[in-house]
Amino acid sequence: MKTRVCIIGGGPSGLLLSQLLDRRGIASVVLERQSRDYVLGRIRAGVLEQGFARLLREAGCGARMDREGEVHDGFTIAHDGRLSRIDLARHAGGQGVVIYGQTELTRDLYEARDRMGGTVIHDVEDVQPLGLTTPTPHVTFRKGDEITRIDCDFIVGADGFHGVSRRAIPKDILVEHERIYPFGWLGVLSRTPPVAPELIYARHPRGFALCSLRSQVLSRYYIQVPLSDRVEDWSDAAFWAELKRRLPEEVAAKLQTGPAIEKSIAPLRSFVAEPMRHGSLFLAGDAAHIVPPTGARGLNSAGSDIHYLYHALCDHYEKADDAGLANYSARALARVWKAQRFSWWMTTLLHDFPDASSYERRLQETELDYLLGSDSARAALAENYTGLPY
Ligand code: RFL
Ligand code: PHB
Repeated sequence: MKTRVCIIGGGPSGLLLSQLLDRRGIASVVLERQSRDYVLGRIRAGVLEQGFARLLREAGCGARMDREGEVHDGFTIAHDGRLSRIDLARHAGGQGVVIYGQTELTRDLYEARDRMGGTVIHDVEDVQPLGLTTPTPHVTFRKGDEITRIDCDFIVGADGFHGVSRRAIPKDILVEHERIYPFGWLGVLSRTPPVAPELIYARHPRGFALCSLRSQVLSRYYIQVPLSDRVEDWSDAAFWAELKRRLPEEVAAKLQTGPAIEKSIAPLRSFVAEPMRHGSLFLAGDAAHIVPPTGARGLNSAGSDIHYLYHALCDHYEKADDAGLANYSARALARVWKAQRFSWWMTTLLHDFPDASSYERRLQETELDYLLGSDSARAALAENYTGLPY
């Protein structure tokens, strides 16, 4: 097989890039290890910044998001039994965020690839990006008993944190930065009306909790749990009881509970691999960087990578201008690190750190006190939460 851009990974990053490129007449092939149903069964992000929403519209995939997604102009921080609203629209130049599930936008992207006759090959194994610093970059993969080679100009590693692409960069070139947090998030999706119209991030001595939603009939809740907990240990009843304990009484009283449609534990991690380019290979999204979900930055950071890479590839093919490709890693990383800083800050502000000293606990309380008492600190939060410009 032959194509211009071979994309490893059929998650939101890979699908979005292939869809954007196709609209400019640039051919690509997407290789995905899992089946489509498996990819669409994963429950992940729910908050999109306006930049990501614009990119989806540019890809011709924004219609359902614009119809069914909700624009939120603020969210609430709950602490010490009180509720403080962060007015995103007021602080961030009228910009809110869009509530639209990653599952839904991935479905929209798959449908758009189908409509345009895009090539997405599922259930591939042993994917190998090869010849990265030679004139003949190529990818080999196995499907069943058959081994296929795809010759291409560029390879994009959009295969998530556990993918193969990052590992194809030699160890003496790739630098990895990592922070592992001593807790995870236990998440529950339930077919119940959300407890409040906007998101509530709750700080509590028993641990962090988040009330989120996918729609007015579908809620998503999370609680901080120790890394040693297993999802089987948490009955639905135990989850709802623990969530209620961590919310102010007036909120807990309104919580409608129901059976969990999905329940899973995600460990919290900060991770950046740099550079994001090696020869013909370009990393994008979770393949290069991970954030703890507290600031809702993960998918949005993947979106800014795709924006830079898409424009760089267009400049290469349409104008023979390679400046965007040469600068891709540096430009993407500059924004990625700001998302890292913000996600680390918001995680540190709102979680219970089991080993924190009394000094660290008092500092954490003071940070929250300062944030809620300062208009400029709230504005900085809103600016980062709604997405820095790209
Ligand atoms: P993905 O989604 O992991 O997709 C990578 C795809 O590559 C495939 N793959 C391979 N394919 C071929 N060969 C191989 N060897 C392969 N290895 C892997 C995988 O099967 C997969 O389909 O990465 P991508 O596309 O970069 O997208 C990133 C986002 O998924 C991620 O950043 C977000 O979900 C993070 N995130 C959130 N981000 C936000 O912006 N806002 C949020 O509100 C938000 N909430 C969350 C989140 C992530 C969470 N979890 C579970 C980690 C909430 C949670 C709980
Ligand atoms: C979600 O709805 O899944 C969600 C929302 C906000 C976050 C993280 C996850 O910060």
